[in-house]
Amino acid sequence: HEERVRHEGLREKIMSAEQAASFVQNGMTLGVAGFTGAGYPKFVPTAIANRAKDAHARGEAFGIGMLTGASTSHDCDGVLAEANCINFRAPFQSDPAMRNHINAGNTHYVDMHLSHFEQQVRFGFYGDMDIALIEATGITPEGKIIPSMGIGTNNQWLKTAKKVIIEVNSRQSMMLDGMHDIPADLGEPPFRQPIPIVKPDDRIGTPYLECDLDKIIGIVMTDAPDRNSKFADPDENSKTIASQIIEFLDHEVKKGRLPKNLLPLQSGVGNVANAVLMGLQDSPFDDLMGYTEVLQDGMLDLVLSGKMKSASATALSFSPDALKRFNDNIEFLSDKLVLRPQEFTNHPEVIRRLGIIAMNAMIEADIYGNVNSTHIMGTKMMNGIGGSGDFTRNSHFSFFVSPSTAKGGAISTIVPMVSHHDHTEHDVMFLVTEQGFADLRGKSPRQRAKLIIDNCAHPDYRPMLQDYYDRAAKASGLQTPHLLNEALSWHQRFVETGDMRINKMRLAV
Ligand code: 0RQ
Repeated sequence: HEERVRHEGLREKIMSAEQAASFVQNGMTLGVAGFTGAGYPKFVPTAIANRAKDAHARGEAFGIGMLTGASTSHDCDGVLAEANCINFRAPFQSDPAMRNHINAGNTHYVDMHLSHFEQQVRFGFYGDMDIALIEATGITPEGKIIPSMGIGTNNQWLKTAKKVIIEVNSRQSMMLDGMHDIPADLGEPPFRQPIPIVKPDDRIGTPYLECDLDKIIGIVMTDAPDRNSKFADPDENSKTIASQIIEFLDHEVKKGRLPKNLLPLQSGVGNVANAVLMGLQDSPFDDLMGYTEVLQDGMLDLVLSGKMKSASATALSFSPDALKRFNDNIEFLSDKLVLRPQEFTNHPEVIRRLGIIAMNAMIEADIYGNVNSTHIMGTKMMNGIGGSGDFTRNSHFSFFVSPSTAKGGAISTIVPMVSHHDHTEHDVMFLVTEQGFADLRGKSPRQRAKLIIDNCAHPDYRPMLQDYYDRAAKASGLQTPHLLNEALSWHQRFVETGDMRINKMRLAV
């Protein structure tokens, strides 16, 4: 596999994962590649985890900070969390072991808008970065780095870090060469230049990542797949949610308020978001465009079928079957997909200019349209806000989707007050559950409450929400009526009894 490292000098730096890991010392901050389980390092993290375990067994401290693009996988986040060596983590994760460490208080976690992260590291808000650990598909004779299935923050980590370790993964197709678009620096405030992306498929940079070659201290050859999580087949709820969104978009096209090929689409992570894209396959729209951060199975299939003519993203995160379809058709896809740094895919300037239709999943919404994307019962971290805030606040249309209940009906995803705020009432335009669709545009909080309760809440919870609202409207200020001593009582009831429903609580008491 070593022929993938075509630069003579760099070939001499090929070493084992253990040798590369030996550069990592207690207290260091690492900039690690990875975005939604794509393009993360596969071998060196385990070797670092083993170093940590050995150090701990000797009674020595070994803890590091880890900054990524977004989530990685068990063989990166998971093994490091299990070795109890991540003191600090940002800006997005979704690995169960890492999540447990965060929620157990062992790891400080900063949950960030993904578009902000590279510039905040550049501004020095996160201190020095000791080592960048990234994945590549290959290295050119000139020492340019051919990225793999994601860019995320790699461009920045290569520039910021004092030293660089590169995993060259021969499992990634060499045909990825040319699919990436790495823009040149646009300067810093107050002299930063505009981003010249005016169409979703514009390319404004070069296909390669570059860094000072003297900083590269190790190259590790790997041959391992990305996370490649399987998606559940869309269930009835997801299909109902998808069809309502499509019906609404169709209506807007017929009224002449949207072009026939819609506006560029962003879709978030998860099964429901993926189901919406699958639903578009049988929709009346053609020549769709994608401008998203993570491109999953649903969007890939839209491009493969010709429904979507191009898609821009920062990472390709596929199920095993979709990965096969991707690799089998990579030549056809090569001029239709473009992968960029997350600072560009998620940039408010571009999102506002292109007029994106943003669709993201949520944990819960309240009757006034505030959305929680990140915290379970207000205290436990799920994954993180990811790019949902970048897109929601700046898009042309912002949708949030969720089934109306979770955990077999014991949780209502429509609550009196969200237990954590990620997206405020000012940013959320549409809420869609399997029960119905609430168009919140131009509505006051009291008008929104009526729509959300009537259209989106599950029938088991609708009378409870109406009762809460009616009593709040009698007892409190009428701009946004609330009963402050009851607003979070549904969550408290769930924590105490395992069910948000009042009659279930009485049974349990
Ligand atoms: O848990 O699997 O243990 O039953 O949360 O819920 O319904 O499968 O939904 O996979 O689409 O994830 C918001 C987490 C939704 C995701 C979130 C439980 C539910 C289940 C998952 P179980 P579903 P999804 C671009 C955009 C933030 C980042 C983002 C997310 C599990 O979409 O992380 O948008 N979003 N990025 O049972 C308690 C509730 C619940 C609940 C659901 N109200 N209370 N548990 N669950 N609702 C991508 C990037 O930024 C990288």
